[in-house]
Amino acid sequence: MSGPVDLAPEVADALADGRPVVALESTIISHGMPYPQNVAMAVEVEGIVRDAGAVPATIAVLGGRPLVGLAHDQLEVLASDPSVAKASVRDLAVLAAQGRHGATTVAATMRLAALAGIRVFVTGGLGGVHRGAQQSFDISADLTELARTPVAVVCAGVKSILDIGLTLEALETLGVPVLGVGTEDFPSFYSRTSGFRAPTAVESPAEVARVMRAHWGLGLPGGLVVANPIPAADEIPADEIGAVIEHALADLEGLGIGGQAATPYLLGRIVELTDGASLTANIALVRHNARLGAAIAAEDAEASRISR
Ligand code: PSU
Ligand code: MN
Repeated sequence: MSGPVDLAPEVADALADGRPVVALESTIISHGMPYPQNVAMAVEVEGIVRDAGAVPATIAVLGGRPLVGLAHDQLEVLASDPSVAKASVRDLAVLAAQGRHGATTVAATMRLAALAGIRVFVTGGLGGVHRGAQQSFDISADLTELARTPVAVVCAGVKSILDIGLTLEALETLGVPVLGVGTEDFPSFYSRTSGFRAPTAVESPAEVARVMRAHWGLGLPGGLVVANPIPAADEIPADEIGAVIEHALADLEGLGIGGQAATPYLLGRIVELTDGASLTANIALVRHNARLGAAIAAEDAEASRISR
């Protein structure tokens, strides 16, 4: 194929027919969870999307080619090959030119999804404004991309490894709608609340699809944050996980780790410090997001069909 991205045949067919497609990221596989839980999660989440009536399209760069829709052996490479780089938007051209493998962040996945014509993307947690960004300038390119690339990102909010208040302020400045699904609170990944309100509460996948379509119908650029709180049964209370996150942040500072390595270090350290309990919660919320994302993609596809 000769376009900027290579579509798996199943994904290309679904898009051509106007059937629902859900994009999935790969940094969460390569740099967000340990092996082999990461590949098991990736396969399971694709199955959940499929069972909900949508076609999953996991996105990554392999051998320099941006791929939309992966085979099982490609997921296995992403999950286990230590040469897989973390790929944000700034890395895409370098990986392409050098023919290397990259696991795409939310930002890079959004961009490749948009190039493929996919409008709904499911992940776990979004990047954002890091604590101490006043000094470090560490603000995830996920926010920049949300300002300019038309994809709805279904997530469980943001972890309090970030400054959640500043992240919400930045999203407002960038003109990005932030929708809490079935909640007035903005969720904080492991916990259903964060101490901050969701700017807008919505009740259903159909309502999310209506907001997406209205946003793009107005010619507004950029994406939307669809914040889906972790199910109550899987939640880790904010005070419990808060102490762990403080511990992980202190270790990060002690080791002098910064830049691109900061988020993967913190994610791995939190799994260690909770003896895997955080990983169980992480997988549970991704499953929950996959169901919601598939339902939103179905509503959006149906509305597109009616309006044709
Ligand atoms: N937050 C999480 N889990 C993740 C990530 C963030 O709770 O897996 C990953 C996502 O791929 C996100 C990236 O796009 O980290 C952000 O990295 P950075 O802060 O370097 O932009
Ligand atoms: Mn950063």
